[in-house]
Amino acid sequence: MALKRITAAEAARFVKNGDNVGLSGFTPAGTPKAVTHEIGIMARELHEKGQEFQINLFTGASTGDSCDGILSREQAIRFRAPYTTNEDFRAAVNRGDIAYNDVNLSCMAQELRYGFYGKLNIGILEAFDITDDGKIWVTAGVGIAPTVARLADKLIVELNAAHARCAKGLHDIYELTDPPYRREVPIYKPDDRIGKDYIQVDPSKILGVVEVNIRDEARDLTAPNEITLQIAHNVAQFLISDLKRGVIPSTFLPLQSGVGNVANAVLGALGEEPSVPPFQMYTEVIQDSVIDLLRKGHCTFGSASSLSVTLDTLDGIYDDMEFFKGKLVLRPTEISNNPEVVRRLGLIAMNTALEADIYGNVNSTHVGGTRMMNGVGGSADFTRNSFISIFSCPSEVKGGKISAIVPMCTHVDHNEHSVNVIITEQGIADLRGKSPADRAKTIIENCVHPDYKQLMWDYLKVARKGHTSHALDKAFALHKALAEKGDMRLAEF
Ligand code: 0RQ
Repeated sequence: MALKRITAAEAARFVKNGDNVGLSGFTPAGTPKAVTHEIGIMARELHEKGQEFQINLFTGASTGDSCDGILSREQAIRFRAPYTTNEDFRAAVNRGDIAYNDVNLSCMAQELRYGFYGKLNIGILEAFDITDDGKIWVTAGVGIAPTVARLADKLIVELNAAHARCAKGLHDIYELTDPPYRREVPIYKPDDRIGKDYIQVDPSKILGVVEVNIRDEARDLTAPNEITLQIAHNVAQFLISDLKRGVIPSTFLPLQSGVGNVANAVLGALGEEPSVPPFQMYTEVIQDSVIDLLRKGHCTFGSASSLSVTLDTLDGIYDDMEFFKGKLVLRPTEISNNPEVVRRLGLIAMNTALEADIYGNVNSTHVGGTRMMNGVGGSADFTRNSFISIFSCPSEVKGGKISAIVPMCTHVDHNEHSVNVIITEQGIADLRGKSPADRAKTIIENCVHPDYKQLMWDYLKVARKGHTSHALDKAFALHKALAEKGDMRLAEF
């Protein structure tokens, strides 16, 4: 039977107060846009009539303004997991208006299957093709789509003509079975394919197909600046040195790279380094720099969960699909970020810190220990299981008022046991094989900005000696100075 065509507004009305709603996609790529926007409008109308309406939202990673943005502004989200980058959502979470669970991305699909959140009432998937017998081809991002498609009682499919040129054969859809029946994930090389290129659903679950033509809500990245270029250069030098001394095999190892301006600059620079051999990527997001590297042959293959690229870059990929089909694969996040595969492939994981402490603990999520920035994303999936885990960041931000290296992190996402290397524009701190005392010396000497170096040495002098020396009453003196005087440089010990 032919699938019913409905409007986005009609689709939104299937969503009820208190529903658990799951979405396809990873970042705005592959995420439905029209129906979530209409859910926002419906929420406003219901709230104006004095009726309650809030949903619980489950996604692959961040979404665009047509989802997290409007739903946050309309107070239509009660609970959400996992990663997000939306400013209105961030503000609502930090006001305490939305309950947010910052789940490691590789775990989101399985936590839904394990039943941690109750049943999934509705799934909304963005597709570039669908058949009446329930074969669905998702678009530029996969995320938790296969699990949402299978678990949700009912499905709505946004058939997006803006992705009509997305190629069949680009995706590799594979869903894990759960313990005690789980088997190994049979990926031995980044370009191994283990599934189908579409998701099969029971067509009787599909409430309707919403035909749209909406472009992805891609975020523009800031062009690399002097600082990010120097960080990128330092990362490249570190990798070249490990390659030369044989720690990294001469064939090199696949790379994972996080999101954001720093990560994009690092990858771009790596491609320009003649001593870095052509590499493969096994990562969660493909950003613009990787597409450029694939074209130039510096990167030979990219496995990810999404093409989180700018619109011009996405157009370029679709225009050149025959070239890219053999060079890219899009997987569900539980496969792109799978800890077993990450450890087997020996990934070099490169992620960004908001702050790191002198012992190598890293905070990627909470400004000042309390205010959520974006979330942990997939950074822990990779960091904990990689061959080498690297964190980079500028040594100071906000015009020097904030040092990114502090005596003690105000929140820890990646701890000293998982972080191998810290890199700033100042230099490289290789923490492998070092005690806490030696790690502190290496980080202060190599990574701290000159404005803050003496302060850090002074802290070590006042710290109570122990395996990990600290002065608990002074460990947050820099954060206190920032809060009270607006500048960490005014800290005193
Ligand atoms: O503030 O926006 O006001 O300028 O934080 O920092 O330097 O632009 O860096 O874009 O690379 O983002 C960690 C957030 C870095 C990102 C984070 C301020 C700084 C700026 C952003 P402005 P930059 P980036 C794969 C892996 C977690 C998830 C992850 C992220 C803003 O990389 O979300 O890695 N990572 N996932 O000024 C106060 C500090 C600060 C600070 C920076 N110490 N205190 N503000 N800022 N350091 C991807 C996925 O999982 C999808």
